[in-house]
Amino acid sequence: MSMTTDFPRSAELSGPIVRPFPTGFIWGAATASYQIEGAASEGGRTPSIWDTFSHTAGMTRDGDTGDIADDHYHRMATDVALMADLGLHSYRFSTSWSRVVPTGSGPVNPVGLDFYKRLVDELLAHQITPLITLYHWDLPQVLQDAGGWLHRDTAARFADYAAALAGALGDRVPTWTTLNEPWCSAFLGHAAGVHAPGLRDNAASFTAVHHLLLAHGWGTTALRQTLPATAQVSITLNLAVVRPNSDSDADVDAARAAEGLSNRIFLDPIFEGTYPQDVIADSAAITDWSFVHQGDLAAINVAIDLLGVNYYTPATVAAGTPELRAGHNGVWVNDPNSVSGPTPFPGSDFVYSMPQDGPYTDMGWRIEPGSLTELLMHLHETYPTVPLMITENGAAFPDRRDDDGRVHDDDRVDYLRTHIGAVLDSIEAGADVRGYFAWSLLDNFEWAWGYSKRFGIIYVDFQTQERVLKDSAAWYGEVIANNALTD
Ligand code: IFM
Repeated sequence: MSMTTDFPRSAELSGPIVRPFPTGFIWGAATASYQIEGAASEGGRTPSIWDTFSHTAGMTRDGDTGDIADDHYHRMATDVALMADLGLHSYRFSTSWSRVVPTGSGPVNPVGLDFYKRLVDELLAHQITPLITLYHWDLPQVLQDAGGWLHRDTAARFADYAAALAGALGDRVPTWTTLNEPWCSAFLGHAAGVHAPGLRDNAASFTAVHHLLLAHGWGTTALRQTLPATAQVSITLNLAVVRPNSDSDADVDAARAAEGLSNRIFLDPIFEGTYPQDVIADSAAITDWSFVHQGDLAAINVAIDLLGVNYYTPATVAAGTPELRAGHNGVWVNDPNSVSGPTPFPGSDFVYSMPQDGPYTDMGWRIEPGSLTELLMHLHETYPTVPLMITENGAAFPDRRDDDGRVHDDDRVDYLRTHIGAVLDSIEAGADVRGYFAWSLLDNFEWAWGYSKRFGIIYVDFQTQERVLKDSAAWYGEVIANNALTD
């Protein structure tokens, strides 16, 4: 296999240290199983909902699938060697439920489990601490066939799966995350229909929210019963910074509604054991919330040790006007260029995502690092005792290899530098942020966008599987080595 690892270090990429991070700050990079592993039908793995979705005509850009992805399943050891070259302290990856428990519930597949055992051992051999996410959107199809996240039993099966992995790897993995971005699973997957399982059913999306949260709660309890007392348990949310387009009452109310459906619908049950009253009121015509059983909110409101924060871009929203309605029929938040389609804000159909000024990433997402500081300060002020971890942050740009064979991704270096600076601003202002994970280690399968969007700090040639460290990787390696931003 071919790899380009002799990247330039030091003088040409950095100046003097100007902004040190606290001692012990964790520097990492993140990936997810379906986005990088490939080997879709090897080692006893059964299809997940993303196999089904990506193999359905018209669901992903160019019909791309994760069948091969980065072929990480076969290249795991060399990928870990690249992580070690970068000096990563920690690697956040997700486990594939379909690989570990191919029947969704019941016996563990020793071959599937062995892949993650070998990955964990390889990481530890390179002094890289593993951080496991148990669910990054790839539900076994067999569980979807039984009702998926609309079926309460899926949450119980998740707890079993969590316990099985914790039993096998708990002695070597100190930090565990139940779910990654349940907002996407629930609303993009069940209301907007642009993620697996591709439903466009507003009522279903609220049921999915609750069962995902129940999975988090029951999963956390199962992890606590299995893991050593020192283990940390967390959830990762993609939290939004939502601004009103004007100070009109209607726009301010649109921002309230969008923020409720992005943030508080998850944060309130996790930290306070309640669903937000305004969100319940907004959704009254869609659902009566009867899927919430007695005791559920207490189960969800179980203590966690860390809150994982995934952050990319802010949003501006307006209340629907006749003119907006004529031009759009529900627009995704965070995507000012989006075409019409069902909204991922069910019950808040008057909320319209407004175009924002650039600069933009290749996703069309506005680049505004200060909004990350704003979010972290808000979390710190609202939940002062909860440590925070940036479990994803990064940017897609249309990278290409230059004549020298390298990838000079200055735009990504800028994005990372300013966002890492924004994290440091929040730490200096008192926020307890424990670490930062770049999204992503490798270019990979960007869901409905297929391979057309490159988020990696390591370039992947999807034809040959060659890995090339981008300039951003070299720059990030220096930040890690210095535990500081340089001038
Ligand atoms: O690629 C995704 C990841 O799987 C979840 N968070 C956002 C990333 C970029 O869209």
